[in-house]
Amino acid sequence: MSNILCEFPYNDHKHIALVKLNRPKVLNALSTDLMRELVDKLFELDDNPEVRVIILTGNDRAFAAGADIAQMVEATPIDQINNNRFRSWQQLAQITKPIIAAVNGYALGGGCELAMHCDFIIAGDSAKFGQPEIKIGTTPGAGGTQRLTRAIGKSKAMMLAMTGEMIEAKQALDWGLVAKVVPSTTLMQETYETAKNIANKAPVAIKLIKESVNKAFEMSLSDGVDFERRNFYLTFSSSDQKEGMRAFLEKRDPEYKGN
Ligand code: DAK
Repeated sequence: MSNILCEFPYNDHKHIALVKLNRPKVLNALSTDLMRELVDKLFELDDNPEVRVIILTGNDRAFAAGADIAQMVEATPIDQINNNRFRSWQQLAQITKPIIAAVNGYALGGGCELAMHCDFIIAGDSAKFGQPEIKIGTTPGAGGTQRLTRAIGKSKAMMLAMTGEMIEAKQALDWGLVAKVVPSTTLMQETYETAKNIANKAPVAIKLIKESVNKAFEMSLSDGVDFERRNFYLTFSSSDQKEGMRAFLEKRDPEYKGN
């Protein structure tokens, strides 16, 4: 059975791909194989000119309950270095198209970290987020202490990582970890509506927004603003910028070509 499923389920929108984590018996525990398959699939979609937005999801019970504990329990540090597990995680950052995490159920440890690697999170009201590694004698290892701290601030990140407690979707929304909470039963439909909205925009400008927002975590404000301005200028070499502005002035819907 494949650890990753990929579908194009939205007949009215061919530009949206749905990627599902598929190890339901172990709450989508993120094995090394699953992570490799996930990254391979995301690269394939990133290279597919038809695809404009990717939705990443799990199932009703779990987005993912973390890295596969059974696979890690007896590992030595050298095993961890030699199996190159970290490479898959680093490669996630190379995807240029928008990825929306649609989260129902548990997003814990590596599952929470994976959701935070996505560009934003839409949560069903059943979602639970946390960094419970401390409960099994270790620490977050795929960016949890860094991305969670940037998302919700030091005090709350410290509390979550030190206690291993989970927070509910509503709390995650109030703390700024997720962009939106919707009823769990309508999560996929609501995420699709947001994906469709983005897929109808100029694809190159969307990529440049992703790049610029992500730079906010790496650069000083003045360097970041400079980077953003250069991306803004760059859009003026696209046919889509001309089309978008002309369509506005001509009071019609734009038709973007992605160039
Ligand atoms: N790994 C392996 N199996 C897991 C799992 C996990 N993370 N989480 C759940 N399972 C399995 C359970 O063992 C159980 O299997 P069976 O007994 O049925 O064979 C099945 O899924 C159902 O789970 P439960 O029976 O426990 O279900 P409950 O509803 O009672 O509890 C739970 C749900 C989510 C509260 C509980 O399963 C749980 O606490 N799971 C572990 C959560 C956790 O500790 N997560 C953090 C793992 S450490 C790195 C990259 C990534 C990471 C680190 C470094 N590098 C690249 C350097 C990430 C580390 C982690 O995520």
